[in-house]
Amino acid sequence: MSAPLRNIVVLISGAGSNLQALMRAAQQEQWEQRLQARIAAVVSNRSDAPGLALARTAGLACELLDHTEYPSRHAFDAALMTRIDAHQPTLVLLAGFMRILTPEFVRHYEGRLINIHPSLLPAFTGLHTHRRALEAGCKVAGATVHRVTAELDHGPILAQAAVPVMPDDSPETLAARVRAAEHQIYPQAVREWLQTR
Ligand code: NHR
Ligand code: GAR
Repeated sequence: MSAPLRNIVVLISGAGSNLQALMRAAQQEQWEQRLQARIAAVVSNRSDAPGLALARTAGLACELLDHTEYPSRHAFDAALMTRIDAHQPTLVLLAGFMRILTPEFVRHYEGRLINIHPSLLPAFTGLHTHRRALEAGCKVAGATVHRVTAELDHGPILAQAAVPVMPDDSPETLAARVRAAEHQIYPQAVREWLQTR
């Protein structure tokens, strides 16, 4: 008899390219057979997130939870927790999820909640990281996979990748270079997390 599969829930808000990188790794590296883990569900807070269609095409359970339909951050996060917990996840991944989470939410998943952030943390926490890195004159940029704690973008670092900043970069060209690095390190960090637990 094989071991029961461990469920991963991915939260997105946008394009879903990190979700796609994770789905590809899970399939190519046979996470179900080798790591007893699977991406069980994808939850988006935006109905127009292209990542939702990606997940649907791949046959994953997809859920939409529109934050604008909730009166407060707490109400939204409580509903989000109920949705996520229905899958009894071993791991919850933020993959371009653009809502700040309440301390209650973070505490509930502490130790099994991971984010990818488009900067070399602790530099450039928060939003508009690429524009800010260019304005500061940074010569290297990058991405960070970290455990989420109540302090925004400050949890323990699991993986990082650096990329060069080119003299003629715009926020968009830099973002594309960083994103390519994200697609390498996020699946890698998740695989390592699963291997050691
Ligand atoms: N929540 C906690 N408590 N800790 C972290 O480290 C978190 C988090 C929630 C999301 C991802 C994050 C990032 O990697 C993340 C890390 C959104 C915002 C934001 O300001 C900031 C950081 C991150 C995600 N969002 C606005 C808000 O009011 C909305 C912006 C929008 O909808 O476009 O929530 O950088
Ligand atoms: C990624 O670059 C991710 O690091 C970033 O949004 C992009 C999502 O792309 N996350 C944040 O900025 C969190 N505040 P994707 O939807 O194609 O994965």
